[in-house]
Amino acid sequence: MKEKLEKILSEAKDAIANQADDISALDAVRVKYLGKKGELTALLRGMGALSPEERPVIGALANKVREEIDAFLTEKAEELKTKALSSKLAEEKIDVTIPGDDFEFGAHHPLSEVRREMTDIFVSMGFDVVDGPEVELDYYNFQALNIPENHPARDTQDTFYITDKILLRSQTSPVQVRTMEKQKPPIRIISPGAVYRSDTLDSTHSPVFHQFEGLVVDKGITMGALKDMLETFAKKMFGAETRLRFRPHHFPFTEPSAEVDVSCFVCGGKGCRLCKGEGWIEILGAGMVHPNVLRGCDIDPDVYSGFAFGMGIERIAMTRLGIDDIRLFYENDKRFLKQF
Ligand code: 2NL
Repeated sequence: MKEKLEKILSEAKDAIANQADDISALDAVRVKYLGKKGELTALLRGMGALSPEERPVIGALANKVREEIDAFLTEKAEELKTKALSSKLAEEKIDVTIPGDDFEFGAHHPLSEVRREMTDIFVSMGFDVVDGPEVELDYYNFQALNIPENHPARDTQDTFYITDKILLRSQTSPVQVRTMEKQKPPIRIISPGAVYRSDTLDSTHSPVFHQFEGLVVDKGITMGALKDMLETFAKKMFGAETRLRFRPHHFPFTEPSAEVDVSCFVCGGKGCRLCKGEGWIEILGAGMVHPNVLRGCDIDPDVYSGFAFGMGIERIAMTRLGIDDIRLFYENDKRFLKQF
């Protein structure tokens, strides 16, 4: 019996030391040796067969073995707990010295920047910024602008029609017409915004682009006032040395009309790659508002006169930034956008 007890003790010690690598394995060892159906309990059941002299000696030894196994179990449980805690701490450690993830700053789109710059110049000259619908009535886009029924600009090949009366605006002039209907002179407005033309996308054409139009209507507005105002704009936009050149032109909505060039801000007019040897760069169209347009908005052309102008924001941005392909504005290639 004594040998059996000693064998249980040494087996239990060995199991605790070598087989219990976690709390649940350790528990299984406890059940195996000390549980109700465990080895020690089973052995003690056989105590009845011992002599009265042997019984207390073996009983004391059995208690000692139980206490010793129990102490080993407790010690091992502590050890496992400490080990679990330190591996958890190692796993959850945060290295605050690791460099952070890279993070990119966004920026305004070059077209937005150029539009803002143009807008600021006109706002500083007392212009209000007005907005209007991009889905327009044929009336505001064409008829009110003195563009007759069979004018080539009305061709369905150039304009996106939605129905025969509704279209995507092909210029921002409808915004100005709507303003003239609502507001009596003096009027001093600009209307930057998206316009649509049924063009095939290439390096200089896009079916959606942005126009920047201006309109001034009051008593005594002259072509001289138009030239002065455009000159102020051009000098602020392209540099103080900039000169303007007006070439006679035709628009249905202005009379007289002109196309306007600025002296090349790279070569100063001598001729270079940007101006293609011309010395001049075409930037806008302008003129005196046609009497039919004023009349259509219930403004008496014998009392009031006005000038108007229109330019493409993409064209101004391409000229200013030295970009030779309009598609770059819409592709959102960060390598392009990052340069501005
Ligand atoms: C161009 C030419 C122009 C206008 C736009 C305008 C507006 C009203 C009345 C009269 Cl409400 N005119 N706008 C005038 C002349 C030229 O744009 O080449 N744009 C890209």
